[in-house]
Amino acid sequence: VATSAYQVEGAASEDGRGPSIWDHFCAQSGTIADQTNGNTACDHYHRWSEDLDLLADLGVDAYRFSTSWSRVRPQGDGEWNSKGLDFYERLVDGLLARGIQPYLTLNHWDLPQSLQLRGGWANRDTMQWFVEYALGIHARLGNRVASITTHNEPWVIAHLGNETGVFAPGIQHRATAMQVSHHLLVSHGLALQALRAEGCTARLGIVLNLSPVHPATREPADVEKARIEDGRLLRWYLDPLFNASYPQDILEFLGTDVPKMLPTDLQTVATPMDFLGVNYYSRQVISAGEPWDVHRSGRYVTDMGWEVYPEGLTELLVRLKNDYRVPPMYVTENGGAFRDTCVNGRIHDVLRADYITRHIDAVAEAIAQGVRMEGYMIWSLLDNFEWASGYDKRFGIVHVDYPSQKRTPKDSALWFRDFLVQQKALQQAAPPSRPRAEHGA
Ligand code: IFM
Repeated sequence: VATSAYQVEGAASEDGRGPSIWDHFCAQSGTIADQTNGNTACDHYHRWSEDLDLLADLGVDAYRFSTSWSRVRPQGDGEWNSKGLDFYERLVDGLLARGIQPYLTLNHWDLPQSLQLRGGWANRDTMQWFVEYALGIHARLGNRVASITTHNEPWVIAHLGNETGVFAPGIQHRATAMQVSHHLLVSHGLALQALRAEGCTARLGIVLNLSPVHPATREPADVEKARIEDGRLLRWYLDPLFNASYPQDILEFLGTDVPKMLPTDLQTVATPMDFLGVNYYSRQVISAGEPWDVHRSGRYVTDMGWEVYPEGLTELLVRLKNDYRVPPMYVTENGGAFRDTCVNGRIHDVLRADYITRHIDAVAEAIAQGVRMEGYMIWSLLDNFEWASGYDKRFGIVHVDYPSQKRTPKDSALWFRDFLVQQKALQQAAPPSRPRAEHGA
């Protein structure tokens, strides 16, 4: 299961943490649906031990979390904050003590605000500050974590943060967004090289948000628009990571908004990875005319308005295997926001359990079709701060009553716990004949 720092930790101005772009963004009026912020969130900064016990009760063997850059280095560069580093050390040691592997993400969107004031990810210098941050985390935790992800969902940071501006830092400028995407990709490669030079033993990779992109009809206008969307969402990230090039059709589409780059940048982006993380929620259906009505396919839709389309996950994973030389992959996020019903203290989230079951089956189908999968993680352990949607949208398999901070495992969590027990028993009875993928790309 997975979480991220800003969405769960709270303690926004405690123990020396500096402000991030999300603190700043939430303080602007009209940015967050319910006018909330991550100041308290799930108070995980104080309740981490209780939350790790929840993980142990669930029986999961891996926990994906992120470190907050502004908690460990409040200005982004300059002084380090030992209290922030101590927190993550307690967390990692607490996971290991419970037999749970730590999967650490360095950048789950919460750039220090003082770096944004210097241009944020559009400033080439931010890449070097990111490498320093990666090395600082590695020095304290690197030999104890199973994996390190550089960036979570660079498309979201670039596109939603800097092109449409619906996420922090709230910029609406396509050329800036494309420069941001380029610097995120290059800084990923630079961080991998620097971590390896330090002898890092954790598996290294990146996490992308990916969806199959389908045209609404076979009309040429829909097909063409879907191709561009596919290029911007998938190929813009996958082509440089695996082929050291940007897709030609998207370079042409962008015209003067193509990012500035140095001749060696794309080779840096293509530094080999140990794994690729895939976050999957739904497919995209693209229409050149009226927007596609998500209810049209007759499937159920989550509280985010996202169509439940599990076969899209199989389609996506098989495409990644066929089109790119991908390393072993993880589904690093998958799950749904639903309106949960509470009866006599039990939370009956039937749709969430159904969603998760169908997507686990979709991963199994991809494995049957020859895809190397190393893991599957539910988004999310806890109900938490869902960015611009605030606290209204609940993704957790564990319910959080925000006023009391009481945690209650939902039916989906109880189902998942039983499922894991069953899977472990089956594995012990008959070890899989499929050889485990080797470490390394
Ligand atoms: O909550 C987010 C997460 O931070 C990144 N991936 C998508 C999730 C659901 O919107």
